Amino acid sequence: MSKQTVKVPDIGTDQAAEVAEVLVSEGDSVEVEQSIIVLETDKASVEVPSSHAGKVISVLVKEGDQLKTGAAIMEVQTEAEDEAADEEVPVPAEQGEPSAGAKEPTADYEGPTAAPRDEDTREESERKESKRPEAQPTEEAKEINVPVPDIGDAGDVEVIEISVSVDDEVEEGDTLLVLESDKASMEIPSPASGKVTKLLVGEGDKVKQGQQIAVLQSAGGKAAGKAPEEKPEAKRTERPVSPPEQRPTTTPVQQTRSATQAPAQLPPAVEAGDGSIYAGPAVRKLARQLGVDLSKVKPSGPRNRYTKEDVRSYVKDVIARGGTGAGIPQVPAVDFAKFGEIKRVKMSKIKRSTAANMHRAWLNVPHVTQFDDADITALESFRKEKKAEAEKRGVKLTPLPFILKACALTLKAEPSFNVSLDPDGEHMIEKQYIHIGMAVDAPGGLMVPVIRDVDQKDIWQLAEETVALATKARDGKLLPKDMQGGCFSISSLGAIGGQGFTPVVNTPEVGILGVSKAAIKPFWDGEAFVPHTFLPLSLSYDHRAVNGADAGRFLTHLVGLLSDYREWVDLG
Ligand code: CAO
Repeated sequence: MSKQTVKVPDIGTDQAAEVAEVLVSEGDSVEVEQSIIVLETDKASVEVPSSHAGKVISVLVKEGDQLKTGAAIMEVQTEAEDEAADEEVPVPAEQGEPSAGAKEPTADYEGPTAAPRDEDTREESERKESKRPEAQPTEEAKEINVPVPDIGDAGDVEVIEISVSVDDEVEEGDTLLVLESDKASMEIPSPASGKVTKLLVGEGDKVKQGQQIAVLQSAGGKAAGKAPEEKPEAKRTERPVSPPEQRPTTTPVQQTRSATQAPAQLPPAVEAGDGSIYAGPAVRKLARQLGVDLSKVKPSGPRNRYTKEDVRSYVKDVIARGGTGAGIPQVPAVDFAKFGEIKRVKMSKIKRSTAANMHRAWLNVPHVTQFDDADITALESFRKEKKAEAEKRGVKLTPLPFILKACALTLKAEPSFNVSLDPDGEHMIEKQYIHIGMAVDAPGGLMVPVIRDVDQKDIWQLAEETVALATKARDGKLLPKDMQGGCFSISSLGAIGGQGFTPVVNTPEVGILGVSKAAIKPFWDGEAFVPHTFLPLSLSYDHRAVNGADAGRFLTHLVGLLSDYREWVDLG
């Protein structure tokens, strides 16, 4: 018998994913590969399988928690002999927002003056005390230089707020300024009581550990002569995600690590000002970028934490109420219940995220859509001839793999579509690879898995991959990495119907092909009308990146390939 910790596998992104559902409870028996939790990112919903079979001793996460690759999910009692794997819970390169139940909620980095959050971090804090800002040693020398304390391996960090002015009287522990790295925010407290005589940095400056940031005139000789080590712990600047009493006791192994290794990343959270609500640095940054005053926003995260969504919803709300923002007129709110029975249903995260992405693309991208029909009469008879062989191979041969391959060859021939606009507005990124996304109508919402190196794969491989990825999407098993890196997208509604539609560009890609239902139509062969099969295509593109002539060439090339498959289809 041994105890094993089941962790989040590589989810292909540095971002934290939210626990949307916990599928196991303490005491349950689980099998290897059995789904234990569902994680949701902006792009995907992923069922995480158990890496071990056995009995669940404890579930370390709950719905709403934010987890990254490597985070501990649960502990399992297995039948197998002890395995070394259980000895250590990994410290992922970037732990996002572990749960209240996650066992190691320690800070990204901890300034020497930050108070320990609880017993398991006290040792760490004590270890660093020797690095506290140094006071001048004599009674007379009342000037205290305040340097940036130990900020871990954060390197240069930005001063995002100066909390005092020259001549302000401060108490020991009062916040002088706030620093923010990519991972955390940190308030730098005053090492002593006194008057601020100099501020050596300004908002927006980048500072590093040891750099002098302010000078204080201590109150009397007391502070100057008092070694900072002796004073009580200064006001901590990063807050634990949950009060210590809510967190489980750590094992000795974990305590050792928290004292000797770089601390696992913890929910970087900073008190928002009213002492009861918290926002991580990424959220604060977003709020600053959008000019949002966080105190006006209602937090929805666990323990009153702000989420990015809160900030975005606030902005949407303001725009909707005020009709402001790019002059977009407000859509009036309607009380539909006045007209009949209604049901208000919460949108899934994927649907919400799709809505936000579509809106962003629609507002940012000047769309143009071009239409044509490909005569696929020959291709269709060829495909049907190959159906029996496809069945033998266990694959489904629909028109899609042919369309994918034809698009890849067209992207090669017309690389003006294989680009993205650099956000600097001055460059274009030309991609030297051809990865194509395909829209899948999954129960949770629209998913766009990406097939890599389409130009290098044959039709059979593409047929296999389309089916595999569509199945994964429908089973909620796509990982974020399965949906990244696309150069171009295909949205095929051919099996469903319709004569044409205008797909929305999946930005930062610059082109998307809409495929509608093939239909038999009369074709004039010079002597008579004969039945031919036509596939309606619609090519939407970002007119900032692609001009109409390029788009015309692209679609014409594509139609040409689909109309004459002999030159390029390789089915062995
Ligand atoms: N014209 C006529 N018939 C078509 C066709 C077309 N353009 N495309 C597919 N078909 C046929 C197929 O050949 C198959 O019939 P047979 O079994 O007789 O060969 C049948 O329709 C069903 O195909 P399919 O849907 O199982 O497979 P696919 O490869 O065509 O598509 C997938 C796979 C995942 C793209 C598709 O199932 C899907 O989810 N489409 C929806 C995409 C979407 O939602 N787009 C909108 C995004 S924006 O809101």
